[in-house]
Amino acid sequence: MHLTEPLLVPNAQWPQLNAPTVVDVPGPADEAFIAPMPINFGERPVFIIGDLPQHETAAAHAALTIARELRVPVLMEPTAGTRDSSVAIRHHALVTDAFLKEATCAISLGRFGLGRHLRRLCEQVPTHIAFAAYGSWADPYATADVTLPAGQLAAALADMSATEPSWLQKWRDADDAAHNKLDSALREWAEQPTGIHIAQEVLAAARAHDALVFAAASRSIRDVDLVANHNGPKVIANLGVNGIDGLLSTAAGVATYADQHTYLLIGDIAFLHGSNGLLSPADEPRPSLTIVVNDDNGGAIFSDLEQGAAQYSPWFERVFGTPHDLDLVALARGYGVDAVEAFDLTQLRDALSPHKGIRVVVVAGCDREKSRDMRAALRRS
Ligand SMILES: Cc1ncc(C[n+]2csc(CCOP(=O)(O)OP(=O)(O)O)c2C)c(N)n1
Repeated sequence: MHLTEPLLVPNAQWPQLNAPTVVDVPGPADEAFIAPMPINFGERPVFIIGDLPQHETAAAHAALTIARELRVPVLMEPTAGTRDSSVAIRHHALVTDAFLKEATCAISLGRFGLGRHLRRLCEQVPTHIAFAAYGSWADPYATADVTLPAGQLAAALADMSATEPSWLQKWRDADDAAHNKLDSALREWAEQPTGIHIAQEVLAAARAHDALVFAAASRSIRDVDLVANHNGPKVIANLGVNGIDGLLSTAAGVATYADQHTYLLIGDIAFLHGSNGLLSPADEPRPSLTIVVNDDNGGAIFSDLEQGAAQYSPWFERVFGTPHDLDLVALARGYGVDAVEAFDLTQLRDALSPHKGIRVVVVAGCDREKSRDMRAALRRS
């Protein structure tokens, strides 16, 4: 059964549409900038950089330049196109909540909203300025006081002044502590890989082989967000759409168009939804694609949401977990596609090595409960 509610705001409750002064300034980037209202950045601003189309990366570079100059922490989602910055907070999903009360202004660029911590931040700060690369999607929680075109970022922020001297350092210290905790948690829970381990291995393989990573909804892209690092490979995702259908075909399209090896990181239910994408006419060229399936026999994302609470456990598996008990290797082989199973990290690493055409790697026996416990432990620490 699949119930579809109107999808206007991803992962959010209906916004209160009575936000204070919302001023939309559409128009081309090269238009003269006229500030629609005085912007109070305060002494502790934060940049958020979400998903950006390629032609808007200039705005991201402008934001990074300002951030470096004024020492502003930058929270980047994996599809922002870069994390290679001395001001990027790698594990912002783990540290942002500690700064909610202190932050004075959120300056967001592009479509964002992978983690609820960003929503809490935008709701909490006195000022949120959104720079739109995709029109209204730039303000997913209806928290922006002002929305401007991405191309006007440099002009609109020209008056920003120095931040509180220790502001960036505090974020960096928290980020380093989170990095160490994540590292030891990954080691401690390594016996049976979780989605976070798999994301880390896929990112490492992509970096080693100069490949792309296409990360599926819903948990996979969030696992990437947790471990994505400086100098990581390019990450692509259907952000804001969040459908779990058609992702194998999309990844095949990405690999074909980019003419570059691509790793698709995907959950088992999304794999099943899109498995028809393994079918292609015998004479068609195959893209260079490794499909890595985090097979935890059902939907893991819901365990982390409200419906995962103990009081709903009698119904959870039937309605949200939806275990299927299927042999995904056999399914892939039925389409004539090379498929292997990996039971541990060593086997996974081997299976991620370069190959021709399409290969499905099923990481077998992943445990949804264990993944949830590990994420909960990380959030607590
Ligand atoms: C077409 C479509 N149907 C249903 C959903 C709702 N949905 C979101 S995530 C999810 C389960 C995904 O499970 P899996 O692919 O195993 O990945 P994970 O839970 O690890 O993210 C479902 C059914 C959706 N996003 N898109």
